[in-house]
Amino acid sequence: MPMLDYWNSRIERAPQEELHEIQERKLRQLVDTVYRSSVFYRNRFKEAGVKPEDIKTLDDIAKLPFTYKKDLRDNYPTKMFCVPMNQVERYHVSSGTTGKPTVVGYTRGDIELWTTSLARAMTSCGLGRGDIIQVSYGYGLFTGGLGAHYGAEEIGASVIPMGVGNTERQIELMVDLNATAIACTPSYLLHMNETAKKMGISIKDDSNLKVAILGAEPWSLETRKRIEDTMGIKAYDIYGTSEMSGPLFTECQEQNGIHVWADHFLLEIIDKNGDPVKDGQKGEVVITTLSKQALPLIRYRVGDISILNNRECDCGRTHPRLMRILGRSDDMLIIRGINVFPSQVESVLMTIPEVGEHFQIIAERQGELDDLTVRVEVTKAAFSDKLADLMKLEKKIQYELKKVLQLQTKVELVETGTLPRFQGKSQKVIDKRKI
Ligand code: DLL
Repeated sequence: MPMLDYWNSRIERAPQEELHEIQERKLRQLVDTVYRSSVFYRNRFKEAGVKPEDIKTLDDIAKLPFTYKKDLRDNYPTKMFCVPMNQVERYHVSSGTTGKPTVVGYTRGDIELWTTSLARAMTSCGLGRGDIIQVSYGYGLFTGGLGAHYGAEEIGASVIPMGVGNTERQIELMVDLNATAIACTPSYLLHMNETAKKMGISIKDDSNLKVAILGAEPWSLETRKRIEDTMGIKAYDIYGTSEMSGPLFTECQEQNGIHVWADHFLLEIIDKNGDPVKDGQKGEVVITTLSKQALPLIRYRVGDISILNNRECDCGRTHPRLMRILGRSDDMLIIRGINVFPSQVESVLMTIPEVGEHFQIIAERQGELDDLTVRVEVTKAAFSDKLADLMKLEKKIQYELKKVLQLQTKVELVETGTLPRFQGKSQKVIDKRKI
């Protein structure tokens, strides 16, 4: 049994009845606030025929309409915000499904909530003052870097704000500064391990690393075992989405599910019809943010598939656990931690006149990292015998895709009629990765 340690012992171990009371009270307040402050929510509620006074108990949540990523796009950039703009202290941005990205805003209180959630989570992974945490998630519009950074500072750890890339330097600093923990995507950590070997360094023997906080993309228990065995560390799952704030929740030292802080977030797991699944069944994660101010979300369809476990954990925490993310309910791909919707690729390709109607998106794992290839048919008119013309077109497509996806893709040009045609639903995405 690992040593127990809590960031906020009272609330993390509060009886579940007390957590339910907090949720009920906060849900009523939330519904009231958004009804008054947001045209979007007021209209949605009206369409669904529900008024704030109809929400009395937690069960009444089923009366409230769902919110979707599409709503954030339709209300781009900030029309869903519920506070005056001068109270917004920070913006983060993530991929939308097509065209415009999703913009998330934070008040001072939202950043504090995010930081506290991660302070609880990092403490539950056994981290605290004296730890040296290398943050190798991207800093900037992506939420991983700054989120982990604030959480790590809050628990009194020392932070190495590394960001992504420059892998050899990452390894050098990890060793020289005695990093005890790293926060990054699981595939990047595997890549670091491979690179370290080439440099003649063993992360297991030559570094002080003992903990990794890994997420932002799906990874399996088998990958965890490989990471833990080859690097001699404990690897914890960390979860969140930009719409919720960013990374918020992790497993505790029991490594048996991700604790979701129930005093601030209300979780539901639903089936294809939008009804709650039976206890212990898998379904789509739906989240209601009970304390967020700038962009509160009501019954937000996250799109991730998981199982909810309400049993008290052996660590003593009473908050519900998500039992790993098992997949997506939509076709979103995650490549090197970046979310890619096939619809985004399509909308870019269709603006390029030389590109025909048919394309394929191929996701592959090269070594430990993912690559995305977009194979496109070129129109008859644009197809050329000259290699230089084709290379120019390839570069143009790559450039246009990068602008929208923020990801370097490989582009393969093929002649019209080369790609498979489908009678029914077309299969545009070929995912060759085994995660
Ligand atoms: O990926 C936030 C984050 C940063 C989480 C750092 C963890 C660590 P988005 O870019 O909005 O936010 O992507 C969110 O990534 O809906 C999941 O599909 C996927 N995802 C995130 N964490 C995990 C995980 C950040 N631990 C989307 N396991 C989510 C599986 C994950 N998928």
